[in-house]
Amino acid sequence: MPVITAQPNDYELPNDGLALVIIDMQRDFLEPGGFGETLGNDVSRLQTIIPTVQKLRQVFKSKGLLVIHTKEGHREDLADCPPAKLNRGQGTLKIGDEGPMGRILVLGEPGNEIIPELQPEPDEVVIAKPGKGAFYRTGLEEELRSHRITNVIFTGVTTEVCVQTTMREANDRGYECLLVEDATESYFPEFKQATLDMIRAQGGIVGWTATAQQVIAAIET
Ligand code: C5J
Repeated sequence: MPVITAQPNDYELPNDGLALVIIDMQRDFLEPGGFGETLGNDVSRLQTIIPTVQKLRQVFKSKGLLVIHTKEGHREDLADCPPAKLNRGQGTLKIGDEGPMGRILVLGEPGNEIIPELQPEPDEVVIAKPGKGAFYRTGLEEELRSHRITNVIFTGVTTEVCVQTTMREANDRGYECLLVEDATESYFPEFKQATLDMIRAQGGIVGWTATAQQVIAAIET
C-alpha cells in the first residue's frame, strides 16, 4: 500500500476512495474587488498557490481520481445568509452589495465563479455552500458516499476558515483527511501556520499534512 510521507506520520493511500477537494478557489477570494479584498485583505497572497493546485488536479485527473470544488455563495435573495454573517465585519461592501465583479458572494455572479485557472471540467463536481464548512447545507456527504470516498486530500483557501472548518467536519464524519501545506493559503501567514500545527498535533487529531510533492510522489507510485 503506497503511503504519503506526511506529518505527524505516514498517510496510507487506499486502493480506491481517494478524492481531491479544492476549497473556494473563487474570484471573490482571490481577485481584487471581491469579498476578500472588501474585508481589507491582500488577495495576492492567495494567488501564489494556483500553480500547485493546478498540478495536483492534473495528477489526480491523470489517475482517474475524483476532483471536487467548493465555492462559498448565497442565493440572490440572501435567504440562506443569516444576519450574523451578513452584518459581521467592517468591509467596504457587504454580502449582496454590487461590486466590481457583480454582487458580493452571491451565486451566479462573475465574482462567485471559480478562478479561470481552475475552471471546473465537466467530470468534476462543484458544491455551492452557504457556510464556511462544505458539509453544512450541501450535498457533499452524499457525493462522497456515492463515489465510495474514504480519504480526502484538501487544498484551497482560506486555511484557517473554510479549509479547516471543512476538514474538521470531514474528520468527524470518519474521512481520513490530509491538508496539502503548499496548496492552501491564508491572508494571515501566522493563522496558516497555526492551522497546520493544530491539525497534526496530538498524533493527527484532525488529520495529516504534507507537501504537494509528497502527495504527488505517492500517487504516482
Ligand atoms: C472566508 C473562506 N474566509 N473560503 N471564506 O470567508 O475561507
